Amino acid sequence: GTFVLTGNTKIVLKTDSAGVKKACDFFLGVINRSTGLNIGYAKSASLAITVEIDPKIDHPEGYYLKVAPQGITVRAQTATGVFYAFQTLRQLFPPEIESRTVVPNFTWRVPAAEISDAPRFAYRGLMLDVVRHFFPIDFLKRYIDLMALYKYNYLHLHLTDDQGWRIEINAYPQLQNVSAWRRETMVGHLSEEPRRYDGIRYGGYYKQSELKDLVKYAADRHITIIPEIEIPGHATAALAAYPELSCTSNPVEVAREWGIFSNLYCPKEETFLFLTGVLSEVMNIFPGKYIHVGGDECVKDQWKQSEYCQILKLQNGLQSDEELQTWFIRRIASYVNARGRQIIGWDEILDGGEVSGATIMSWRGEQGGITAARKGHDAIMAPHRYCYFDYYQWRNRTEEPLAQGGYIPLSMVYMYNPIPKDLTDEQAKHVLGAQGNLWTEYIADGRQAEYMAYPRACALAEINWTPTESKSYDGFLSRLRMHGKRLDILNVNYARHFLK
Ligand code: TNX
Repeated sequence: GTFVLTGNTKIVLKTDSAGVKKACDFFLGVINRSTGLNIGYAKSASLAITVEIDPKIDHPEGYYLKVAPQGITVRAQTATGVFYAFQTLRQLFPPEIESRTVVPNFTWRVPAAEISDAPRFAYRGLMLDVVRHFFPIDFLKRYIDLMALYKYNYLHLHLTDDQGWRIEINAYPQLQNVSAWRRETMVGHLSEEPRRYDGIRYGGYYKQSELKDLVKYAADRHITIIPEIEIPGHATAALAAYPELSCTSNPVEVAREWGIFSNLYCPKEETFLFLTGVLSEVMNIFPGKYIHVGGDECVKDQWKQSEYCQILKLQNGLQSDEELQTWFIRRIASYVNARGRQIIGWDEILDGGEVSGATIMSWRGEQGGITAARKGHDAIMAPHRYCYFDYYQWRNRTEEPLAQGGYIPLSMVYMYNPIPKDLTDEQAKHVLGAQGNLWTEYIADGRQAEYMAYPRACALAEINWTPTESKSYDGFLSRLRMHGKRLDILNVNYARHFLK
């Protein structure tokens, strides 16, 4: 049968948990906007949506959802489980439920169902690079809204890089005045010669108040934001404002082109003072347990040529510049750990030895994650062959907007299994989940960001949620075809190749 939502439907709350009430309010916000039925709460109702906390639901993010003609029941161990039950319920309604305006004369039917559900992985993430291109807060909220619908729970914001610095830091105002702006931006692909530039000053940054508001917005949707401050490479923008933090002290400008640069922080006391000052403000804005400290693509030529660095290596018994990078990160990690937080680093951070307590984000391939898990580190899998949403998604590039390169069709994302074959069951427990990365060298605005992320982010959502035995690409595709209408109503600019 079906349940029909009418003006008589009420939510009957069997708990006084404020978190559960919030999850219900969120759901009511969605359905009241489109149905116009002004549904609220009651002590009892004939056609009720009954919501209760049930400690017997064994997974903290899991839920039980039953839809019957007489009513709907939601049970979960936590408010998060209730929130996810409602995201599933949203998807059981006709797509029109997502409308921003009231849909008149519509019958709101939900098919009868009984669902017991819980995620496969605890970490279900997307990364957005807000440096190469800068995205307004309203777009970030939209991105978060969509993530919530697909039960993602971590948004990783890449906030600093060679081409810009996007977070206000009160102690270092030149980051806002200088590092946040580049003189102009290269046009076309990095591989094109000769280089061309647009001549247009570009940049911007988020105020701390805006970020605090965003953190709350995300938390209301059961999403934690992970800030990334790149250390020690990808630091050109910061060094443009504070050149004394490099080994050469030579003036540099905020990068105008993509690629890998040799500017990096010098591991001297002034630098640690700067970075810990930055991180203390960052931790004040972002309350989550993870702070991402970067660590990728760190060209060490300036360290090699620096007498200071070579003496520092001798004094600390460091054999290589990779060991120096790890030494640097260890110091940063101990600062972060002392404040009750944990670091995440790109897989390079283990190249020069151990960083205890670090979670590794494996991007160069799966190996970084495998090595990390074997050594007892947690790992988040984001191998570029499967998880880079800045790569082409269609085999014929000439039919597509300019992109980074590579080729990751929807099917390839869907086939990915975050647990590498070579791990034992015990080691595999360290794999927290997978993340899709959206680097934005070639993504200038929100419309294009959605085009690159969707529907590949739908495939990744299913990878992170659904057990391997229950996955089927054909099943996914047929559901996605129906789902397209929902994305249309949400006005998402998703890529439509799967409809061909
Ligand atoms: C590598 S992935 C990078 C980024 C680029 C990306 C382009 C990683 C940790 N570093 O700086 O934007 O490739 O796909």
